[in-house]
Amino acid sequence: MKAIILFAIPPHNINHGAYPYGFALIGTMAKQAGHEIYSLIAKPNENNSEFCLRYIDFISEKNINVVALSSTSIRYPEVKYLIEQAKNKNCITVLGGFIVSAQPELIMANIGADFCVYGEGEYTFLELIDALENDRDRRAIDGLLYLENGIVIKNRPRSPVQDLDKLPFLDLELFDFSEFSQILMLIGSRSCPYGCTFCYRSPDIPYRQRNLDSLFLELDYFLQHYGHFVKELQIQDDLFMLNKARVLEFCERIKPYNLPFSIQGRVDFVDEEVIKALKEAGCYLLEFGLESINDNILESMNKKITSQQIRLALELSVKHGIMPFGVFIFGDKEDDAQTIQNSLQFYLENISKYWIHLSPIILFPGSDIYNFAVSKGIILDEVDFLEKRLPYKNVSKLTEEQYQLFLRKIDFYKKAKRTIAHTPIVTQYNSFSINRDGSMSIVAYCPMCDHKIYFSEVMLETLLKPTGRDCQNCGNMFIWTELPMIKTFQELNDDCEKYNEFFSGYKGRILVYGMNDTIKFFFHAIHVFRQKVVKIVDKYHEYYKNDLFCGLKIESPTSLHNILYDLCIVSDVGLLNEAKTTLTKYGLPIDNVINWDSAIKQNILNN
Ligand code: B12
Ligand code: SF4
Repeated sequence: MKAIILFAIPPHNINHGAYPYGFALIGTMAKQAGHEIYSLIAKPNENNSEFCLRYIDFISEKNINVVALSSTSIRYPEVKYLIEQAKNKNCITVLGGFIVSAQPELIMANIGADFCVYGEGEYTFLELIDALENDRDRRAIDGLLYLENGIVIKNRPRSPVQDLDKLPFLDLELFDFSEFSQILMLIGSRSCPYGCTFCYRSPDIPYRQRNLDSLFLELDYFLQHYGHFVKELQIQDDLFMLNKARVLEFCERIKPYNLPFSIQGRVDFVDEEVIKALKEAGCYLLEFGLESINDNILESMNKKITSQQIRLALELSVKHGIMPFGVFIFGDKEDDAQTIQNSLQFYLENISKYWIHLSPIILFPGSDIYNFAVSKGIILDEVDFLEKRLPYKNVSKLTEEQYQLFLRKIDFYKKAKRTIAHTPIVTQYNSFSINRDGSMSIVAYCPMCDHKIYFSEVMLETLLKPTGRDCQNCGNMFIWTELPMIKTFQELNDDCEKYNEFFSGYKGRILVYGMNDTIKFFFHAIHVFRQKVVKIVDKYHEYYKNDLFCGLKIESPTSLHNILYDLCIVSDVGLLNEAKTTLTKYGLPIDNVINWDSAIKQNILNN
């Protein structure tokens, strides 16, 4: 059989400049080996079903007979579906990536692919194609899984690639990532010698670094192709920082490129010298796995860092003008209400200084914490767990009820957050407003040339990175400093508990007049409030026509006649007069009309 191979990269496998590099490398090597290879890459903003239609057509159009796919475990349902579609077209399907390496036999038995590849797949794939084309025995192919009479056969493991510098650069004609590549991605090492309990890393795959000469050659190669629109570089190693001399050399060599870059670091590695060097070299964002501010939890996670090191690394980064970014993950098996509160407290105290994300622990297949959850019966059906895309599970010391409350709290914190970490590359905002769709309009002065610049419809996520937000006059890039919503957030957070208490005892019916972010947060955070709302009106009700809040549609204020309520909560102080006028027009009482943000504390909570 002559193999005509498709490397398919669906929307969920490409995002903000990051693409499945290892997978594309395999395609590159297969092309170099003389095979007929095609790639089908999702377009920006394409959804999974649109991609799937193109994928099915493409298979027919090019007479594809082998489809290769890659994934991590969290995309099990999507990948299974793509495999099924390819098999309907009589293709041979080959799947690789973390999804297989973490659970080789289970995935082979359930996902429906003809072949699965575990571990590093470059040579396994080449040997497999050779075996398919020349009808050779697959039993000799290391790293391969397949079914024989319904039984999973797992061949011996493949030795990891010894010399990463011998691997080719990506074939950018075959894998044209230009549409995604305002951000360039480089990987200077593979694997990681640490063994954090929440992370899956195969113990059989050792840590290896590339030579910096080869890394810079690859950078030049990318820039030759994409240089005219590349604005930023991302170093995507799991662990770039292991050897100080190498990091300092990297900084020296990257400086002349004048390319802003982000990189991942460990808090126990960075010191003043490294941070200064990174800053001078153009590093604007330093990512850390913070995980928790409690030493006992860090120890339980086998993270091999201390809270002292976390504090120092964050302080040093800010001191030298690099934005530190980190994630706190909650729900380790030793976590209890107090340790979780400690991390949240640290987060709140530093919300305007550091950019920190919050996430409940995801139990990644293959990780120690996942195995623990299976052994304790917390994950009963592993395939079902994959089908449901790794839903959060409680392995901590919290009761199930506390855990559910905590999930809501984290979600609320995440949604409520409207801040941007400090960084010296800042600008003063001159005027700032949040639009009804959550985007922002900002007028500011460029910190470089002082030109007045306008941005409309900016989403918070895109604001956090320099790409695409250069000054319309001088072209310099900058990052925004803290925005005013932070104050609201802290108020909301402080008030939340009090409101909860009040509404638990409140028996009346509530009418909500006007919808805004504050009201949304409270709907989300205070379920006792939600239960008492009988009607929500907003003159922009058309805008919300597809949304339900507390199970209710937002209606026009003209629907207010004959409504019974005990309390009318107005979302914004600016709407108070309008609300009272409208209610009066319909003959409704206005003695209990209050503004949520300010008056509620005096009018309700104190009475
Ligand atoms: C680019 C990237 C992405 C891209 C592309 C994803 C991808 N499939 O590669 C995007 C932005 C989509 C992404 C998203 C996510 N990612 Co990501 N991502 C990476 C990153 C930075 C580089 C991947 C890479 O190319 N590595 C280098 C190559 C050499 O390794 P490799 O990908 O494992 O590929 C080798 C083998 O696995 C195998 N192989 C892989 N695919 C195939 C396919 C075939 C047919 C064959 C034969 C072999 C084969 O051969 C390759 C070459 O040896 C890694 C970190 C890292 N440094 O690896 C994280 C990483 C893979 N991502 C990770 C995570 C957690 C995610 C998310 C779940 C994040 C989230 N919470 O949403 C999502 C979900 C992704 C998904 N769609 O499944 C984790 C996975 C951890 C785990 N235990 O599973 C990693 C390891 C980062 C980390 N340390 O936490 N990610
Ligand atoms: S979390 Fe980071 S340091 Fe820990 S094992 Fe995973 S890649 Fe290594």
